[in-house]
Amino acid sequence: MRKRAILITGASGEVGQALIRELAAENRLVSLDLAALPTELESQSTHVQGDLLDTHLLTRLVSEYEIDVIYHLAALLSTRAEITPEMAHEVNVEGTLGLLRLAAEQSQWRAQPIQFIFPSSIAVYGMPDRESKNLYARVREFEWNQPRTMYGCNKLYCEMLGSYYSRHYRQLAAQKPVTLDFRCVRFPGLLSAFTLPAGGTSDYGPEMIHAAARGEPYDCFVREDARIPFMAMPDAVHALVELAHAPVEALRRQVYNVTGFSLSAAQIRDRVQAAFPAAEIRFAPDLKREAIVDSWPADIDDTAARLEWGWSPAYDVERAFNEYLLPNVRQRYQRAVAT
Ligand code: AKB
Repeated sequence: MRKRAILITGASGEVGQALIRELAAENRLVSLDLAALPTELESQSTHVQGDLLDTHLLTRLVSEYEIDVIYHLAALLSTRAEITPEMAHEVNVEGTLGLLRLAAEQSQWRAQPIQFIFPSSIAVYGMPDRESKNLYARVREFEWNQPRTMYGCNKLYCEMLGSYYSRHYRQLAAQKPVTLDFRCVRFPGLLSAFTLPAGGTSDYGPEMIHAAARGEPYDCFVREDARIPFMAMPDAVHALVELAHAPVEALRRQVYNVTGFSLSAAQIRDRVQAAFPAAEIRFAPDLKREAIVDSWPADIDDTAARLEWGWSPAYDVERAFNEYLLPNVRQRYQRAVAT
C-alpha cells in the first residue's frame, strides 16, 4: 500500500524550509532537493536527496507514495539563471515539465486530480524602460508579460505548461482524462529573517538586513530609487497553503499575483539604518543586475487573489520589519556571536 504524501521539491531552499515548518504537523511530507535538509528539519520530512531531472527517482517516488499535493519550488533564480541560462532552462522548465507530466498521469491513474502548487515570480514581467515602470506602477496578471531574463521566461512558460497539463492534456484522446489541479502564485522579492536567498536579483533586500545584523558593511547592487514589491516569508508560505486550500469553485484563473508592500532600496536602507545605527550601507550599482530590477514592476496588483480566495498579507511593511524581520535577525546573529 502506498503512503499518502505531500511532495515538496526545492525543499532545502528558503521557501522550502519555511513551508516544511508550516506543514510539518501534516506528518506526511516528502521532500526532494539536491542538498540535504538543515539538521533541525530532518525529523519533519522524509527527505530524498536527489535530482528532479532523474526520471528513475521520480518513478520510485510515485511507486512508494500516493502524492496528493506537489509544491514545486525547485528553481534556479534570476541572477544565477543569467550566468547559466541553458542549465536554468533544464532545471526550471524541463524539471517542471517532468513533474507536471507525472502529476497528470497520476491524476489519471487515480481518477482524481493531484494538486500542483507552483510559485512564479514578478520576473515574468518586463517593463521596457523606467518611464513605463513609473507610469504603470501596479501591474495586473496579464500586463507586461515580456520578461527579459531566462528565469522570467522559464516561469512564464511554466505557468502556461501548468495550464496546459491541467486543462488540455491529451485533448484529442477519445475520453478526456482526469488531469491535475494547477494553481500558481506570482511572488515579489521575499524577505526571510532566518535564511538568505542564493542567486536571485531581489537579494539586495534581505542581504542588506542580514549584513547589518551581522555588523558587516554592505554594497547594495542597485541604486537608491530602484523599487520592487516585497513580502515577508511567513506570508509567502501562507499564500501557497491558502491557495492550495481554496475551494476550486472560487477560482476563476490559475495564476495570481500576491504581494506585501513596495519599497525602494533607499527605504530598506533607512529602516535598516534606524534599527542598526552602525550599519555601513553603500550604493554601488551593478548596472546589469540593476537593469533586471528596473524591468520588474514597482508594485503588483493582487486584487484577484484577494477577491477569489481571500488572500490578505498578515505583514504590512511596519509589521514585517518591526515584528518579524528586525527582532528575529537581531536574535539570530546575537545568538551566533554568543555561541
Ligand atoms: C529572484 O530575484 O530571482 C527571485 C524572484 C524575484 O523571483 N527572488
